Amino acid sequence: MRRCKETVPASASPDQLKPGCTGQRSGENSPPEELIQFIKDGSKFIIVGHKEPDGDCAGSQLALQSALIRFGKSAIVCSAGPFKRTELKTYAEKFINIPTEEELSGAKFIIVDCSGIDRTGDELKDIIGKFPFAVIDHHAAVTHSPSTKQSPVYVDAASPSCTLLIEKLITALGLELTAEEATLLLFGLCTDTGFFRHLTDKNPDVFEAVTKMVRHGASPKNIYRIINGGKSLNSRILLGRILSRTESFFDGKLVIGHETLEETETYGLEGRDSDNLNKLLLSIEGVEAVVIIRQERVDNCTVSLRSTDNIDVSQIAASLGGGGHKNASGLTIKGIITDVKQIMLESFKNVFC
Ligand SMILES: [Mn+2]
Repeated sequence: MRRCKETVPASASPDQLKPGCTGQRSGENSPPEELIQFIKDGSKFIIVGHKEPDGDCAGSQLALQSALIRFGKSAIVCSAGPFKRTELKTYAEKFINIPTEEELSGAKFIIVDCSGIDRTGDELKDIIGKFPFAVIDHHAAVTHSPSTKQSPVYVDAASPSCTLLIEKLITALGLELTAEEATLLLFGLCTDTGFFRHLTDKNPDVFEAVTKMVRHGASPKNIYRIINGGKSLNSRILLGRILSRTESFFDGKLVIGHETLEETETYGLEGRDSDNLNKLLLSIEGVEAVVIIRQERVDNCTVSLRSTDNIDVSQIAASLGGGGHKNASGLTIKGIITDVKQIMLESFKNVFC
């Protein structure tokens, strides 16, 4: 359901695979009792999200941190970073990069908004594996183990944002939202739903949650400004450059754009705007899928995949070691733009030919 995040997912090991919970309407899934108990039994929590965090990830982490502290626990937020997105700049300083020995002593981890533990980053992944950890997630390409008392898993692939699951958890802990938590939760929801534009008539409960957040002090107007404002002129110029050389394939059903390493270095470091870029490209008549290839390093690209309702790009991403959602996925891949473009065209042949 969410479509705004740049996903750089890790591959799943087969023994981690678990059936997803797609198909149900969002809102049917409540926090499992073992997660509540996991929190009650602990005193010290480290809340981790995925590397290259987005608003849903950071919002989930910070809102949960606030609620856990109010619940009488010690809680810190941890992220491998980098905080590339403009709207997260003010939040970045609240996160630690790697926990110290002291912070780790006696701690339990809660991983949010990650389709797999690998998504927390190489260093954190190895640390987390040595501690008890719970998972709260809403990705379709689920790679988590089944929920147990020791390792609770709260996954709802029908939930359009992870913050909605955090809201349910906070409520299940018997807490009312603070204004700050409500703002963080709505911030995450608006990030992952493109400010509601990806929601359908299957999501009435989402708007009930929004009502609750707004009632507790979240302002859609302020959140819109945070998410959509503050862009640099360079980021607009970069959009123009990518758009100007976007190519069309398969009778206009697929468009592919790219960002060179030089552009990334010249324009792209200050807040990428994938959401607007994808929005513009998906609005072309007849387009069913959008691919943006970015040369991140000399020998390495990230690929972002977006689609309209019919095409499941998560399958293509997964086949190349990535992952994500049906209409929004991503991957990292070795190589240079021209080679990666050929690989993507090959992959889409099965879809469009
Ligand atoms: Mn999310």
